[in-house]
Amino acid sequence: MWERRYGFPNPVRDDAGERQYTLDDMTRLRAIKRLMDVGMRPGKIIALSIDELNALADAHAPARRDAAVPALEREVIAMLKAHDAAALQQTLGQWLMRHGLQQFALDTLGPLNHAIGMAWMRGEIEIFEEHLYTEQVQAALRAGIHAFPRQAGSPCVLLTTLPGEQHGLGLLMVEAVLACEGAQCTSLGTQTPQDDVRRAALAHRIDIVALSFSAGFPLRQATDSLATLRRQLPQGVTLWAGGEMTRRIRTTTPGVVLLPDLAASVGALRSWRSHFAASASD
Ligand code: B12
Repeated sequence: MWERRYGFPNPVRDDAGERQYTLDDMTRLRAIKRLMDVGMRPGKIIALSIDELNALADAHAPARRDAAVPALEREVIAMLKAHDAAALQQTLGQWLMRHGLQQFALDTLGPLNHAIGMAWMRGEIEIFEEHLYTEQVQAALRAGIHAFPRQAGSPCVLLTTLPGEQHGLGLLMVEAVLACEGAQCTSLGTQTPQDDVRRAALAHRIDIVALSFSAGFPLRQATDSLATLRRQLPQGVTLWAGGEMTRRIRTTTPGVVLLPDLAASVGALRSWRSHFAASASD
């Protein structure tokens, strides 16, 4: 269909008449797919050269907000491309031990995730390498979180994402930050049906339900789900929403706390404690 409509790609045919695409075609098609994944229309970009497509990918990336750690990013990307999982595990583990679990989640992983996302956007790393990155970071965070003996902390926080959201690193990063503040976190992993979030919150006597929405999650679907969940959850249960997508929410729903920045979760936790301490003493 693109051949007919845009004259690209324009494959040659083999003896059996099968289309044969050059490596340049593949690189350009992958770059076009990555830009379509972030919402661009093929008609607008199909005639662009690979350099123009990559420039668009760079221009599309949100500007860095925090001090990058380029050295570690370059090292991690090199290990991913070398498929050296053992070295990656060691590097992430050492960095976590050197800087501590909370700083690792707050200061190191945000820029590192961003760099991995951009390397994928530019076609520098494959999807399977992105998966390896995710698994290794998850393993490091879990090891850090479970280094703390499980304590009956408070508040009790339920962590999950809604169906359609596969990104689970945000949940683990929040758990890492809150575990260091003495909260008791229960994670259901990703993609829990909305009504099951409500039932889990009741079953686990949860104080705070914390949901994660990455940049690509449909805005309207998120705001509708948050409004419905707010109505369904008991008034005493606080509802947090975080992740890059929440930066785009303009109309806040009463009773839904928007936390696009991970660091804001510490402040939100402290205000929850002071609020409930006050109401407990009433
Ligand atoms: C690892 C990863 C994946 C892995 C996830 C594996 C897993 N099990 O988690 C896989 C390979 C599955 C994946 C798939 C896809 N991904 Co992806 N992914 C990433 C990556 C590289 C890193 C980590 C991540 O999960 N980030 C998401 C969260 C953790 O980060 P965040 O939204 O910025 O949230 C920050 C804060 O808000 C806070 N936070 C997050 N949640 C919460 C919750 C609370 C309560 C609080 C207080 C704070 C908080 O912590 C974060 C760090 O500071 C990001 C790059 C990046 N910049 O983050 C791309 C990225 C999110 N993915 C992207 C895309 C496009 C996709 C795919 C559509 C690609 C495809 N076609 O297959 C699919 C979609 C899958 C789906 N339906 O969810 C894009 C989204 C861009 C956009 N505007 O749409 C990104 C930004 C990459 C890029 N640069 O373009 N991805």
